[in-house]
Amino acid sequence: MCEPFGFAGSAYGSVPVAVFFCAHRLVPIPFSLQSRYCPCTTRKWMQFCTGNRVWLRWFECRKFERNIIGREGSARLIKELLHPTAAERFFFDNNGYLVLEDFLSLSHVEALRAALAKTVAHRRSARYQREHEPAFAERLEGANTRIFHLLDEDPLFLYLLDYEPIMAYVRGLFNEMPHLHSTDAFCEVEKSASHGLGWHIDGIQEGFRHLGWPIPLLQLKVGYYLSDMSEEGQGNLTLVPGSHKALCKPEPEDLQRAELFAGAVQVCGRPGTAFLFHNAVWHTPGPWTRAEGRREMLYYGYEHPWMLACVEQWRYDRSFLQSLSADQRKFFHGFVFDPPEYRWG
Ligand SMILES: O=C(O)CCC(=O)C(=O)O
Repeated sequence: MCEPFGFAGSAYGSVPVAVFFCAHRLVPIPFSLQSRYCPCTTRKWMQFCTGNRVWLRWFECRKFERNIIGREGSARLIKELLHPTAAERFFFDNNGYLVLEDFLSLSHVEALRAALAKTVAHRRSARYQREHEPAFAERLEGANTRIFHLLDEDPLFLYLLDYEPIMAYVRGLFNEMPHLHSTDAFCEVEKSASHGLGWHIDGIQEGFRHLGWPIPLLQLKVGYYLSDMSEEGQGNLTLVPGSHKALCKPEPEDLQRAELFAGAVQVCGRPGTAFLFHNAVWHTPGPWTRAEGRREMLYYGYEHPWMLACVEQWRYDRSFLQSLSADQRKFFHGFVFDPPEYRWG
C-alpha cells in the first residue's frame, strides 16, 4: 500500500475508487465510506476505508462534499483531517499537553451541559443508590460537585468515549487500542481547598514513580470545557508545560504557593475547547480568584490495553456493559462481560 500523499475520489458516483497519488505513480484502490450520526447534533460523520485501513476518520458530511465532490486540493484535505498533525505532535511531545480550541460544536456543548446538570441532580438526589464505590470520593455536598463514572448516565457521555475526532488524537499520540481509564466531571461555582494547591501527577502507586524518571506515557487524559473557561481564575486546569520530562520533583514549598510558581500555566478556552495531557505532567485544579467564576467540564482518561489502573472498568452494571456496541466494548477488558470475551486488549 502506498502512502496517501493525496487522493481524489468519487463518493457518490457509480465507481467507488480512490486514486492515491504516490511519489511516482497513481494507484486506483477500491474504498468504502461508512457513516454515523451524532445523536445530539444529528450531524453526519463518515470514514474513508481501503481494505481494513482507515485513512480519513470521521468528518462532517458537508465538509466532505465541499472538499471531495468540489474537487478542492486533496493534499490540503488530508492535512486538515488527519490529526494529530506534525505540529500538534511536536507540541505535545515537548509540552506534555495540547489544547484544541472550539473542538466541540456549541450545540454539542449545550447538550452535554444539560446531560451534566441532569446527572448532578440525579447523583445528589436522595433516591440515588450507588452499587459500586467510585474510584475516588465524589463531591456531592456544598456548592461544588465532582462525580465519577459517567458513561451510563446519559448516551451523550457514552458517545464521547469513542468520539472519532478525539480518537484520532488518542490513537495518534498514545495507543491504537486505547482502553477506558476513567471518566469524571466537575461543576464548580466557588473556591475550594484544592484550587491552586492540589499539585500531583496521575497514576497509581504514586504516579508510576517506581518506573523511574522520566515517567512514561501510561495514561492520556482528555478534558472538555463546557462552561466558558477563557478567563483564568476559575479552577482552570493548571499545569507545568514540559514537566513530564523532569528528572526530579518540584520543590515542596513551590507546590504550596497560593500564587502559582514560575512556569505554571492555566489552560483557558471557550466552551467546546478540548485538551489532552500526559500522566506525568504536574497539574492541579487552578486558583479560584474570579467571584463570578464557573467551571463545568468533563474528563475522559485512556490507558494502554494491557493496563488496569483504575476501578472504572468494573464499576458499571452488567446490563450496561452488555448493552455496549462491539466498538465500545473494545475500550474494556473482555473479562468484564458475561460471558467473558476471550481476546487480547
Ligand atoms: O481539573 C482539575 O481539577 C484537575 C483534575 C486532575 O487532577 C486530574 O484529572 O488528574
